[in-house]
Amino acid sequence: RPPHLDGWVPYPPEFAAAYREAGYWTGETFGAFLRERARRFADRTAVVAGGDRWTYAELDARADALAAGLARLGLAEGDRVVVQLPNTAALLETVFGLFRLGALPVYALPAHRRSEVVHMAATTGAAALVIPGSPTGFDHRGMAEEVRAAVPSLTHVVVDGDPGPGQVPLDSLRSGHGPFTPAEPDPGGVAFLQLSGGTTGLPKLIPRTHDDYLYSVRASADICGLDTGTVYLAALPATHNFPMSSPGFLGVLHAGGTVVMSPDPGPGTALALIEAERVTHTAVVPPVARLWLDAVEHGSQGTRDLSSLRVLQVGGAAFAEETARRVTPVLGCSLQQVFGMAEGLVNYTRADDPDDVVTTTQGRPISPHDEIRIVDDQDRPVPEGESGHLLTRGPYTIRGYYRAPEHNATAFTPGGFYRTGDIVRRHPSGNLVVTGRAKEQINRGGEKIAAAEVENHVLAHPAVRDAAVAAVPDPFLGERTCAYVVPRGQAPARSELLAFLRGRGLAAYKIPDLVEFVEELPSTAVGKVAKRDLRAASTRPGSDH
Ligand code: J2J
Repeated sequence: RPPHLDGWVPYPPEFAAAYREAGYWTGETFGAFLRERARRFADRTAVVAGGDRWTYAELDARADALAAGLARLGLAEGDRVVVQLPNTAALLETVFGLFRLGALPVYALPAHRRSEVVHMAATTGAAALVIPGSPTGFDHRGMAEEVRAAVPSLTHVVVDGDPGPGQVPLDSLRSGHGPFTPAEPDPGGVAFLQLSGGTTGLPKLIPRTHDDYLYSVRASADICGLDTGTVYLAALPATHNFPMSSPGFLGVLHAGGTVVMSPDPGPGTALALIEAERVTHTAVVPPVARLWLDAVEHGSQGTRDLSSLRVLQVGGAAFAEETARRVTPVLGCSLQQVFGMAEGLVNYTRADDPDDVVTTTQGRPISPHDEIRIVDDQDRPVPEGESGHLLTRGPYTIRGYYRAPEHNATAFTPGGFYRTGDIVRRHPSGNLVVTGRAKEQINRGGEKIAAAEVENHVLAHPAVRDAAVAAVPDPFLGERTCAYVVPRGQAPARSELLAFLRGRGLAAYKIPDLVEFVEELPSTAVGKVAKRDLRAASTRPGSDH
């Protein structure tokens, strides 16, 4: 078996042995996963998306055909491929086609732009990029050529739709079977990479193995009670960890249910699909939950028949208790809070938790082998029930980011615990409550923004001498971003600065909502920028866009 990837941190052998011994790591790979489910659930509907409605057997056959096509194109086992597709059936076909080939998907979000995609492709030495071709309001084909120009390893641009010059239509890879043997990669090796929310100048990549990830998928499907009757709406972008694995589309495929792909999470689109497809489970971030509740209670969606919906999962950011309490009365389904992270650890409130626990806690870990430590600034345990830094280690939490030894030295303890950057306390029920955050990250309604990354882009402007980006409270998103800028001489116009940032190819959600010009950045006793003082000084409402 070829070593597929270097630069990742394997689990120490004694831990790997224990996770296998406990039956968590079963040796199943993604390629075998779909093959086995296709055998078991052959004629059941696996995915519904737009006009596409594919059975498990069809999805499996399409993955084989696409793998053969990708091989003909010149891709091989071990290659990395950036996948930036919206919620379509082709996304599942592509991902499983890559797994069949033994290639490693690198998951981009649809909102990512040149800056993020170049970073992902360059860091992983990706050989190909898969993008949508149909109109999404953004020219992915043009962006793909900019990525290709910037990343020498990137040879192929594959388009689900009409390709640009020199680009390959996905459709051309689907037919004309050649001789093709599915890969049998090491289940303990890396299966794919995801982008972290990030705390540094460039967000780190997260390598996940077949063994660890599929364990979290199977266990999540179990905790969430999925079965062949489950109809899951992927309302959030499906390449994000939450709708992928908590339990997400993979959990549904594990259990033999049906994945319904929603092109967007807006109440008009998503609630119509819930009604039409008799959806039983779905997952959203808090601002989307608010939109749905308001649309049903006071808005345009009051007459929808949502009686099929059993569980609304809410996670990714803090969910206000008042809103949490509206879910069951307004939507007629149960609420499940989910506190997870692409690095691993996922917590769920359970179906048998009392209502108060479901509305005021963020759940407890998936696994009995998830180790949780709540500690002070010196890594000493805090008294039971008090807030502290959450450290975690376990059977599906990474031991290091990809190709990031320096960052890993501080992001993990010497014993291998991941420093989540979240502040939590343990509720008397045993569940965790997220009470704050220590990391330099803004959580904009579930979308994560590394302050340092945006600061670097702002600092690149010639009329900027210094800059700090911080979260400011927002009634709808929970938080949004403000850039505090010390101008060099004459301050640039806000609109010009924002246009400059867009021109740098940054995802729109990272463009600061507000820009404040200040004479200097206040600093703390240890010489860091005192973001709390900056926030206190700024009270301007509205947006600068
Ligand atoms: C407060 N903060 C939360 C919650 C995540 C399931 C669900 C979510 C994610 C995710 C995920 C939170 N309340 N309920 O990957 O599988 C914040 C924390 C955490 C960070 C991780 C999944 N749920 N958060 O959001 O990698 O700060 O994963 O460390 O995008 O989101 O972000 P991300």
